[in-house]
Amino acid sequence: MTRQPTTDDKFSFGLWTVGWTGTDPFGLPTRPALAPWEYAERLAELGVWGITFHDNDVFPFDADDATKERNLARLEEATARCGLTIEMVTTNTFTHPVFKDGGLTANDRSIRRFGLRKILRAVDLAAQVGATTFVMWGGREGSEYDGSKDIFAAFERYKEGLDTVAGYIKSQGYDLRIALEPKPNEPRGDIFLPTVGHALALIAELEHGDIIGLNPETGHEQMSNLNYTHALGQALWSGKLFHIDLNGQRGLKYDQDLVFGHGDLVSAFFTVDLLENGFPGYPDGPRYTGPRHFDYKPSRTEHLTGVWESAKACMATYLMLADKARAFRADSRVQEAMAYSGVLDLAQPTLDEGESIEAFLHIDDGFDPDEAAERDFGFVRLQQLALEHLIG
Ligand SMILES: [Mn+2]
Repeated sequence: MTRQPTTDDKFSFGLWTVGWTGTDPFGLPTRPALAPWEYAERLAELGVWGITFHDNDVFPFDADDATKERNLARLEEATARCGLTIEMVTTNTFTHPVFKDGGLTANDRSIRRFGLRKILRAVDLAAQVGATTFVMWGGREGSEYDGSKDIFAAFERYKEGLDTVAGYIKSQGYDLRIALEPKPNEPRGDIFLPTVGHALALIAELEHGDIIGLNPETGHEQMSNLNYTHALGQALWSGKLFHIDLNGQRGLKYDQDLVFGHGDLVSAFFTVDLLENGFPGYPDGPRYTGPRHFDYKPSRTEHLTGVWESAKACMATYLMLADKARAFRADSRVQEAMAYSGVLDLAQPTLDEGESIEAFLHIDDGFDPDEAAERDFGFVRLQQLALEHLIG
């Protein structure tokens, strides 16, 4: 059996995950809503380290200042009492109908001004509760019809919005970094920043891009038929892996938000292998040390008992995969297979140190492409060893 999670594991959950009551486009809620602090208390009992929330997970969209402060104080009291860290805060700029054409990129300027103000206030809130990451998921930033949006203008406004928020964080001296969350579609037909790669490209164009990174979600990359572990790897390589959203997705369909590992299990194994063990060729290379954050939905077939079972399942699956990934890397057969496959050789620069291109172009190193083409890489054997560790 897997050991129980502890706060050292740095597991964290969004209040909206266990707090999802099962409402979907076709059906009403299938279970009751608890108060935000009740979810926090139950999560703490399960060994969770941290929680995250949208502003409107804690107080209603139209709450007055007194209600906001009262609800926040109640949640902070509960988290302090239970030893929970509020590690990330985000803004809801997608539920209220005013945001149907977006918050930062709505065609209506008055809505953009309202959306930006709501985000800035949530930044204050994040700093107030001690969060160190501010996630921005622009779920309504996009379109259904190509003729409805001036794409150049949309990126101008996205840049303006992000730089305003990041500049505000700096001007206030907040210990906060922004993490953008890509997603290809749903709820919009097409969402701007559909993948990690698109978001990295936008960040490179920003004035305050130094405090803006990524919050890649398993299912969101897989909805684009992309490799989540590769996305994490490139974000790490770019120094931009600020936060993660772990969950499960099975193929190209609606955003399933399954329990972590309940989608593509082999992919989940290599995700955990990267998070826990890092890049094989770089023992001192970049590592993700942030929260192991789950953004999933307990299936609406489950009642409250099933909600807590699903939260436990996310953590148990992660811990099992972490054990297996460690055993995989420690296995001498795996190390031999990796050496045979040349996995570690990729870390060696292609040119010699100080080698001139002129010398490189004219050197005769006796390389025979036909002979080199006969090399066997043994990738299948290496993968089968991973499967042996995973399910053997
Ligand atoms: Mn999702």
